[in-house]
Amino acid sequence: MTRDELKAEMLRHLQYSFGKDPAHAQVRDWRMALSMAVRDRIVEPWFAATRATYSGQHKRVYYLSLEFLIGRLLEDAIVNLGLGQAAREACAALDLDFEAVMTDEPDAALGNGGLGRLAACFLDSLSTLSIPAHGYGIRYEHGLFKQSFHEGRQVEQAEDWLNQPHAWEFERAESSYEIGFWGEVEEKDGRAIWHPGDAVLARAYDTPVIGWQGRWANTLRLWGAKPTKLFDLARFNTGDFTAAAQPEEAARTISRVLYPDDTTDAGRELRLKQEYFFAAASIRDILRRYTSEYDDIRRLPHKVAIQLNDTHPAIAGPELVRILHDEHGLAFDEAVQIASATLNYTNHTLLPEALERWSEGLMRHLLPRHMRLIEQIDDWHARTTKGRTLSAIDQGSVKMGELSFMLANRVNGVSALHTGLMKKTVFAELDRLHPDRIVNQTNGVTPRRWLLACNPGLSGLVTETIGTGWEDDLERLGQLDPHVSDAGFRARFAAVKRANKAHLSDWIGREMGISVDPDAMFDVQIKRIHEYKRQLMNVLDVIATWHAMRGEPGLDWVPRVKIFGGKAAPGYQTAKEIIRLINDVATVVNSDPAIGDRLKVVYPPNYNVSMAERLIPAADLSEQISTAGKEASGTGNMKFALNGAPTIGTLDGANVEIRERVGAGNFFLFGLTAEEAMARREVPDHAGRAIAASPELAQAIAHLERGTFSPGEPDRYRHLAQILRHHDYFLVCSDFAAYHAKQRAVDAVFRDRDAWVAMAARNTARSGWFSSDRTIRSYAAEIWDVTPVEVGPGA
Ligand code: DL6
Repeated sequence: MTRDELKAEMLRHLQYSFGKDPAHAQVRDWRMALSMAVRDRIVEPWFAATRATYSGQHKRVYYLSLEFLIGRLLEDAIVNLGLGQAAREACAALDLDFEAVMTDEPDAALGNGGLGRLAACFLDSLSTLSIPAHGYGIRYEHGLFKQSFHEGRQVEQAEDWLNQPHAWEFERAESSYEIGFWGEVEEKDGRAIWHPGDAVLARAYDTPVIGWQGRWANTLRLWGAKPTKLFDLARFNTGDFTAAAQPEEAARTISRVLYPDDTTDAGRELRLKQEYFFAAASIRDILRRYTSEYDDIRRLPHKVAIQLNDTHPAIAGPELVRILHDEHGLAFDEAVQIASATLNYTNHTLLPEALERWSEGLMRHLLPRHMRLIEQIDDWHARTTKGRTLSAIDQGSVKMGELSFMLANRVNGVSALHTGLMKKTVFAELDRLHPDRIVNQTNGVTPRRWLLACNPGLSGLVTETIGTGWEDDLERLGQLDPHVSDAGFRARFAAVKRANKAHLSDWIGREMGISVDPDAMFDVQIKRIHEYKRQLMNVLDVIATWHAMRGEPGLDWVPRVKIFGGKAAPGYQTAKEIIRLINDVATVVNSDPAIGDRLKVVYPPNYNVSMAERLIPAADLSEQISTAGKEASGTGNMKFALNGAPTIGTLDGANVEIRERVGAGNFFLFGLTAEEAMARREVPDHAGRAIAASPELAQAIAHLERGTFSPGEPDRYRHLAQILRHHDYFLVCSDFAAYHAKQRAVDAVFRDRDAWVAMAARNTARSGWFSSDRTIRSYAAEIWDVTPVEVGPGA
């Protein structure tokens, strides 16, 4: 598509789709017009992909996820369709600021963090690899909350991405399913018939997801909840307007908000309703499509692979059994066998508080038929495995991990370490009973968004050096390795990073009023705020460094900018205290004349996908410092390495594999291993001993207790200090000295700029394995048994 064609299409949409006169169009109108013009280019390959799937009777993959953290879609589409230059030029020809048009799009924040972003990367790779697939999720009216800071404290506000027209979706009123809740189960002629007490409609909204070079497009189908009866006119006519609108309100509540928190009990009934709502609608849609093509329901696993992204969609298992048994009339055991040959389950966490359990009472009340089926599935599992000591129902709750495991063909972890720990800990007994079921699938990230689009400088240098082709064959980055010994290449690599940092410095200055030196080390920790991720250890290091700088101002300190980003779950008080501490420390450090430019702390509010795209290309150092054994994989760690930021990190999650691939000499390792961490927790007063052994740590904690960073309220951080001293489950104290010392080793290498650049460039050159294309190829071969559909140009 040429510049002029795109420009003409923009003008056409502006006028005829949106009824705007170009003379009065706002940035938003132009963004919508550009989006529509680009979207038109997706429709053909989308139809062609669907036709090819039907005509070839290809097996389909269904990825069920309560979260899809897709961010902005316009740039993705432009990049994958190769329309970047045409779009820039068309905007210029229309006298539009291209950046302003692109950044006008709101982030679709339909996820909390890594799990949701992984699902978005997988969609991109599934389309790139031309694997027939659907993503299924919920069309939340309000995505993850907007974060702001008030006097350093996190303030949450409702997010409103649908407050403006959504350019990418197609509403499918004809694809609606009635989803029941509550009610009774009738036993009749040996069959169970569920009579739900209430129901809502699940309506489909489809977003096409275009793959690299526009060869294939799959569908992200999100369900919105609607009432089955629109409106109670009789009540309205009596003047009771609120009651008249109640059914609509009650239904809409189901798809109103993304569950804002993966650690608290709040809204549990609503959450279970959301889970059943989207799982049931998706299963019905999958079976409708299957039965429209095939007669024999017993062959379902030959044509359908369903992936459960964590246990949030786990109720899809009993729902599938219910439909096969109650509605298709298959014998119970056969129904379970077919379901479990079709379903697969990905585990994303071993944290006990994040492993879903539902109260048996709630489950029986909300989904009476399903609770009965869960009991039967449990009995079936015990009967067929002789695993009588093991149950998915325990002390009045249903353990969704165990249930998902029992009903799965394959169960996977998301990094080698995590998968090993799954086998040793939470699923040890199930693994013994089903030794081939657990497989590892180390996560990956899409190189289209996380290198090509977000870092044009570096992707340009890569292409100039090794040619194109790496965008969908990322292991080709290995060809950069020999160039790292070339001083000319290193100089260009350094210049790209410097330019990205200058760009970020400008943004920080504009947005936050903080001046940062682009030649300082940009040390970045961006992720959800959680004790196990140990932002607290990072900020203690800031305090210790600040203290040391004040003690010896004459030393030649390596200037650093400590950048944080992330949200705390609204009900997670300790995480919120950590946020406040980072902000309080920033206030003191950034205004300390004794420190000047040598240490700055920057914490931009409302971290999201678009902010990650801005920060990662400009990072020098990637903080991946979780307590070993607690971070299942991480994917931010991969994005930083790919963009030439070496890691300071523990042997946790995918850090282990990153270090193996980039080389131990290009990774700053510190801290206890997962096994050592477990042993350390058994040592009496392990924190007290660590504090006694580290004057820097003792001093930093003393600053918290003294109120150095909260002068008006000296007790503000007593609770955090108490946790450190007496309840240090995440071993911040035990790892602090090693972390602090390793940061000094980081300083030493950074001082030798050439050595640093070589290390950074080797991270890029050796990160090719962390493409989500590799991950999806591996799921396809080892879990789903699907192969990419051959597509010719313009198929
Ligand atoms: O697998 C995606 C992502 C991992 O990279 C993270 O390490 C892991 O914490 C995250 N898991 C979750 C699930 N809940 N919790 N906690 O978000 O999955």
